[in-house]
Amino acid sequence: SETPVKVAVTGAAGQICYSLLFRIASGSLLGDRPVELRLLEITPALKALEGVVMELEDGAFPNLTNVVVGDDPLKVFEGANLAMLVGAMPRKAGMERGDLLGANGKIFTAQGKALNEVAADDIKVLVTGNPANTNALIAMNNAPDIPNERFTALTRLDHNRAKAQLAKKLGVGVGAVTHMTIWGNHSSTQYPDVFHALVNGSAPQVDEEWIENDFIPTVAKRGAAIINARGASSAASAANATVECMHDWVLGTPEGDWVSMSVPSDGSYGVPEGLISSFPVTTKDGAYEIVQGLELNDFSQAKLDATIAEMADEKQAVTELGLI
Ligand code: NAX
Repeated sequence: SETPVKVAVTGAAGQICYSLLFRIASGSLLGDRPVELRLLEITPALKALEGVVMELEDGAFPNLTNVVVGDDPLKVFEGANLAMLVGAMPRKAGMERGDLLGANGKIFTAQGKALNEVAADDIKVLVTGNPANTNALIAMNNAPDIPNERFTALTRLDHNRAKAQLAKKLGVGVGAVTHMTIWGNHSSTQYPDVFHALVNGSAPQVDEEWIENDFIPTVAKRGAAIINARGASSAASAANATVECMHDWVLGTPEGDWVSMSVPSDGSYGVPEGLISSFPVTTKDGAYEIVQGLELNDFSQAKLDATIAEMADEKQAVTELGLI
């Protein structure tokens, strides 16, 4: 029988994973292929994780062949083909950005090193835990034997949010929207770009006033709006985006469309090499390519410049902290 794909997931007792693990087990990630889950948590959360594992068992998923749990990345990441790094240190009241980057730096240096040592040769890493782009950068720089292009960060949730807002504005189904792009950092400086988006194959009829004062802030602040409404941060939609991003990376994007992924820049669109930035990408045979040749108008260029500045600033901060 087929060898199971080993999928490592961190933050496994957290709220995103409470959706994510069941989607992986049920086949949303890889279809009809056996998977082994390898779940990492911090020691105090292992008991809660036991409960999640009991529920996974109770799902009776035919393609879930095994579940390994632990608090040691060197054991849990052993032989991993795919890694979804969801667990991170949340920002607490009174925490400065430097404290946040430092706390997460410890997590992602250790996990980068562990992946470098024990993951399978074909490992693909997707970072969901915030600050996602910079955490991915830290892991990448601590895993010298893994090709840089195997480290990515999640901007698929922003991409999906942007598609949904545009569809709602135009009164069409979200399936009518293609060629959406998120540029830059997964943060409030991200730039959701409708200028290349298509709705039923044509340029969307929306004015710049709406784009600037409604669409962009709604997408960028959607996470805060969900916290206000739900009393907790987005979890099921983040899990969905994490599954979709990894699914497309492994199995390919649909013909004639692209998705947004944060990937190590090759200098495309003036994003400096050495940053992990969101771009429009297509994927095929397990590899992605940044879509080339899009024209950016002055408005878009200014937005891209601002988010580049923020990513460069975060990189500078973690460099000074000695994390990369
Ligand atoms: P939770 O706080 O519910 O869960 C996080 C889990 O990670 C906890 O169980 C914690 O024990 C675990 N953890 C902490 N340090 C760990 C380590 N070193 N190794 C393994 N596990 C560790 O958060 P949740 O709502 O699940 O969100 C997880 C992360 O996703 C957060 O950083 C959050 O900010 C981020 N998000 C990213 C999004 C994106 O689009 N990129 C959107 C949703 C979400 O806000």
